[in-house]
Amino acid sequence: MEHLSNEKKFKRSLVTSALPYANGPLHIGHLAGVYIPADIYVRFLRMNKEDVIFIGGSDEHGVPITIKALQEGVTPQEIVDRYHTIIKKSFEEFGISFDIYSRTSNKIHHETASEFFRKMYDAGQFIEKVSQQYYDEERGQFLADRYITGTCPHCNYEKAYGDQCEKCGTSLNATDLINPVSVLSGNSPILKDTRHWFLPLDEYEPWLKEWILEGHKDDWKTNVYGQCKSWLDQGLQPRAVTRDLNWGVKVPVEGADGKVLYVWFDAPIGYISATKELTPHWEKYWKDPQTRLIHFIGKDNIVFHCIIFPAMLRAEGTFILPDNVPAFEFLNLEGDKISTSRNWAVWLHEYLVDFPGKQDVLRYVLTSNAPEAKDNDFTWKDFQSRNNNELVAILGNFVNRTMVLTHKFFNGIVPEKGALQISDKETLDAMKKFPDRIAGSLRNFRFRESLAEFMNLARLGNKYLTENEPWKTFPADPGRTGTILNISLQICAQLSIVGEPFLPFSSEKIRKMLNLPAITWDKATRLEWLVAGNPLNPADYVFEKIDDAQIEAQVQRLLDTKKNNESAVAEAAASLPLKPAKPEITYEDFSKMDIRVATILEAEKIPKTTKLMKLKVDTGLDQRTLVAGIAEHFEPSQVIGRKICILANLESRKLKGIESQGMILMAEDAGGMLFFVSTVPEAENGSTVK
Ligand code: B3M
Ligand code: ZN
Repeated sequence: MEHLSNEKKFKRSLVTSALPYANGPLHIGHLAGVYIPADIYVRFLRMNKEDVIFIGGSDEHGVPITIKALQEGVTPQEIVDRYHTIIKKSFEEFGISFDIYSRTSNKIHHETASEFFRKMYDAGQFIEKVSQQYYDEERGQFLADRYITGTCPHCNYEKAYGDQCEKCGTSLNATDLINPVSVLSGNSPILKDTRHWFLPLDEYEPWLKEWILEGHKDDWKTNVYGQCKSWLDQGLQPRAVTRDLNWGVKVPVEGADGKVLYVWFDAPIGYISATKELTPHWEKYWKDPQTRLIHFIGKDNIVFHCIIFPAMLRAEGTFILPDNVPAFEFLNLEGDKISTSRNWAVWLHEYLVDFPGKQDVLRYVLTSNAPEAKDNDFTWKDFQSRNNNELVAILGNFVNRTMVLTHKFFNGIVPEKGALQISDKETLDAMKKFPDRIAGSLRNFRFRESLAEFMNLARLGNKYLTENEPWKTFPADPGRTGTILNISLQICAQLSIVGEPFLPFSSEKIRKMLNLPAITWDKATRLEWLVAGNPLNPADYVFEKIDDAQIEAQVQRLLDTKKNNESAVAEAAASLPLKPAKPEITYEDFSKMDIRVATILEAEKIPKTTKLMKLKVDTGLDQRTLVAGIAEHFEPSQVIGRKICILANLESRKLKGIESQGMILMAEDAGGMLFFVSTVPEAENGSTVK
């Protein structure tokens, strides 16, 4: 469906990009899903001379930060100072052109967030409630958000956090989790009374339904609209916006010692604080309905930006609402989810050590493969081939050939354009269409499509040059050579203009070779940027090949990571604590169990399962079939003939269509290793165990 943009009715744009948690460096997933698209969009608007500001900053509160501090044995402030600096530098290096990159530990942010809360509080917009929250008795601490993990009630993912499941994206309350565990001690937490302030989201539901489901059906991306619809259909619940923590914005209310604002309450207000810090005219961006507010985020942030923050903005009452929230899906790396803790990532600061000066290559690959509508995969092979076969072979090659030929035949002076032939006219006509086509895709947040159009312009140039062979016409008709090169140079100029949002470093390089100033988008269709007689600068390569050895080194690094992770998992498993003891039972309970010695006669893996093995055993009483979950640990040949113990009177049940008549007894260690509970060979089949 066509996402018709309605920016026409707006005077200016306020573009925000999610504030990354300052608890680790940035990786390619961050760039691909949020910052590159936002940057492309903003650069494009600026080239259109639109009034736009681009807001970024570090999210320095919340449990992700305090957990990291705990892991390293340092203060949260040390953590955020360290990572804010690293993150900010990476953004600068990759040309993410924020008007301001701020941070939420700033004073101005604490004041802004505090005032925002206080205004809502004074207007009676919170529910104050004593409720039960998980508490770690050993540590003497309430377990907010990520201090607690457990199984997601929606998708059964076992590592869901107390505030959100990262697998299915659902936002959760800690008490929704199945089998909650304290991250601090590994213990099961208890519930304990505590006072908090809740935002009654249920009261905003009718309004949200109208605003999103009716108001933004046609202009929000399908993935964003779909997620919102599913939350709204499920029904909204009041959500606590304060936490028992000592790191964050203090709750500005009497008697709220030891409590801070929930990080997702203060972080989006960070967009407002950063704008305040940037300009005294910040209110024009936040309070004038003629400002178009756009949030660039990853899909896990949709609920906060489309439902919770808008409800807060509406409650506060003086701010505009987002007009669009072009959320991206996730980028995977070589087939696996990017993970900071498993070091499964391409880190931006490391990339620049291995590929110095190649920021645009990464920008290009991440845009052409952007997880715009669905999750996508980054592979080093694809990175190499897009560089070598597209940037080098198409774009770079065209610019280079044009420059070299102009130097060779015309001493680097822009030649005259003479009489035009049909192919020249066709090419000039085709050229004219590109800026609007690229712009159309960009305005609708279709970044992959716009980049593909840009490359089609380079293809047009290559084809034109190859078909018209200016090097052949020179001896007999130098004027003809001049015309062809003049037109080719104009294409190079157009490439440097419309390529600027995507490839800012390379565009600048091309412009410098051509001796051109920065040109605005409205002039992109002019086609006559280079004037005959003007000198060009020496030809230089814009892109260079990346060889196999460089790619193999990257792939090897990932393989090493995988190996390290596997041994770390094994080590961690070996040191796991044992399962806690079960409650006492009576002898009578025990004596109900008919445990017997048996011998395995036959064994085969059950097809289409990974764990199950079908066993035929001699129990002394009979020969019967058992299904056991041991196929990942043993081969059939290893178990045939073994003397084992079974629970003979367990009610039979069907597994994969096979009736299992009893259960074999296995010992399982904390790491999940299985061992048979066996006995000496002399014990007869059918002997009872007590
Ligand atoms: N820091 C979550 C994240 O990095 C969060 C975004 C805040 S945006 C206001 O995914
Ligand atoms: Zn889930």
